Amino acid sequence: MFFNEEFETLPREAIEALQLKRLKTMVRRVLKNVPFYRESLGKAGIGADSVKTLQDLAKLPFTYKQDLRDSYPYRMFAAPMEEIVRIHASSGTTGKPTVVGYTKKDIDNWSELMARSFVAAGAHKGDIIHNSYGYGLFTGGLGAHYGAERLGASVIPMSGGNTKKQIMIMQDFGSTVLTCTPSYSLFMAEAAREEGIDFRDLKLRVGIFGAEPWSEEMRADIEQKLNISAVDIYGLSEIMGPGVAIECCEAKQGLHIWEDHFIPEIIDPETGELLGAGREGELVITTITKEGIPLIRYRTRDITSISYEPCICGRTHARIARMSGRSDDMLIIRGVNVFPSQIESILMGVEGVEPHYLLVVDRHETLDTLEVQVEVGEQMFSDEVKHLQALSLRIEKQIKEMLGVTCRVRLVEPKSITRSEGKAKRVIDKRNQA
Ligand code: DLL
Repeated sequence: MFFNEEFETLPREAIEALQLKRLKTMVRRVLKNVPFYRESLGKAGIGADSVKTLQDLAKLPFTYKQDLRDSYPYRMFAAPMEEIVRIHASSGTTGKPTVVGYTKKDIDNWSELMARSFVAAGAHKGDIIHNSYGYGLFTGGLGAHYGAERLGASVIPMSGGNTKKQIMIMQDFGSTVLTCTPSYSLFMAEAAREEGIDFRDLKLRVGIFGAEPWSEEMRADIEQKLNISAVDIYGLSEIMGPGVAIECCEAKQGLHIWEDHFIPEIIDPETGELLGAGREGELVITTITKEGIPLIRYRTRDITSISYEPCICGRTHARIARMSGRSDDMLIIRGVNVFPSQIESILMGVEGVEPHYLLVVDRHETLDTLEVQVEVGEQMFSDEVKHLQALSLRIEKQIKEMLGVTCRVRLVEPKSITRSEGKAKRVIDKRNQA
C-alpha cells in the first residue's frame, strides 16, 4: 500500500534526475536569499551554475548546527517572514534553541511525507491515530498531526503526559495507531498494567516510534507488551521534523528516506570523506524542496549506514539503518567507544531485567567509570541477595565481553528510574560537570 505510489516507486534514474533538477534550483535559491550561503558557497567557489551532476554535491560545504545557532533566530531563512506560516524550534538543552520556519508549501510537503510514512508503517484512512508526541515547539506533535489529517485518518491530539488519561482515551476511543517515543510507549504499557488493563484488549494495531534511539530488542519488548507491530520513524527539526525516514511494515529492515525531498550522504565524521553504501558513518542531509530554511549538506551527527538494495515493499527510496546513536552521544570510557544503544541491546536480552536503565559516567582521579543502573522486576527484586549479585556480575561480564568496557551494574528497585513522556534521558555524564 502506498500513499503516493508514483513518487514512492520512482525508478532510480528518475529519482536522480529529479534530485539534480531540484538541487540546482535550491542552490540558486540559497545563493539569492541567504547571506550565510552566499558567503560559505562563495568561499568554496560555488556559483549559481556550478552544480552540473549529483556528484558535484560533494564539492559543497557542510552546514553545522552551530551555523543555525549563529543565525538565531531567523537569519538562515530563505523566504521572507510574510511567507513563513509556522515556526518550530529544537529542544536544545543548553543555550538558545535552533529555530526553523516553514512556508505553506513546506507544511504541505511535510504533511504528505508524514502521510506516506503512516501508510508505510501500516496505517490507513479509517484508523484512529492516538498522537502522544508533544505538541508545541517540538515538531513531533504537529508533524504527525498534519500527516494523519492528510491521510484522512482520525487523529486524537493527545500530546505527552497524563498517562492514566491516555490509557482511558485509548480504551474508550478505540485508538488503532499509537505515535510517541518508544520509551513513552513502555511507560504506557506499565501504567496500563497497573490499572489492570491488558493491551491485548485494546484495538491498537500499529505503533510509530521515534525521536530517540531504540534497539531491535526494545522493539521486540514493545511489540510483545503492547501487542502491536512497531516501526521506527526518524526525523529532525532542522531538516523538517518526523517523517524524513520511516520503516515499512512489510520488511522492517531499515528506514526509507524520502529521496525526492532529501539527498542523504554518509560520511566519516572525522575526515568528512564520503563513505559508500553499507559503511557506517554520519548521516548528512541536503534538503531539495524546502523553502523556509533549506539546508545544504547538514551534519545530523546521527550514525547510520545506507542501502540502495531493492525492498520487498516496492518502495524505491534508499534505506538508512536504525540509528546506532548520535556521534555526540557516543561515550568514550577509558578509550573504548560505546553507544548507549549497544548497552541497551545487551540489557534487553537479560531475563528478569526491565527496559528502564540509566548510564552514569564519572571520573575517579584519572580513570573513567561507568555505572549501569537497571531496574529488575518486582519478583526478582525480592529474591535473595546472592541471586541479584550473580545477575549483576553476569551482565557486567557480558558487557565486558561484547563491548570491551568494564562497568559496574547496579540493579535498582522497580520504578526507581524516572519515566519519560518524551525523549528519555539515558546518560548522566558527570565528567563534564566539573
Ligand atoms: O525528534 C523529530 C521526530 C519527532 C522524529 C517524532 C521522529 C518522531 P528533534 O527534536 O530535532 O526532532 O531531534 C532530532 O532525534 O537528530 C536524532 O538524534 C534523534 N532521533 C530522531 N528520530 C530517531 C530515531 C525529532 N528513529 C534528533 N532513532 C535526531 C534514533 C532519532 N534517533
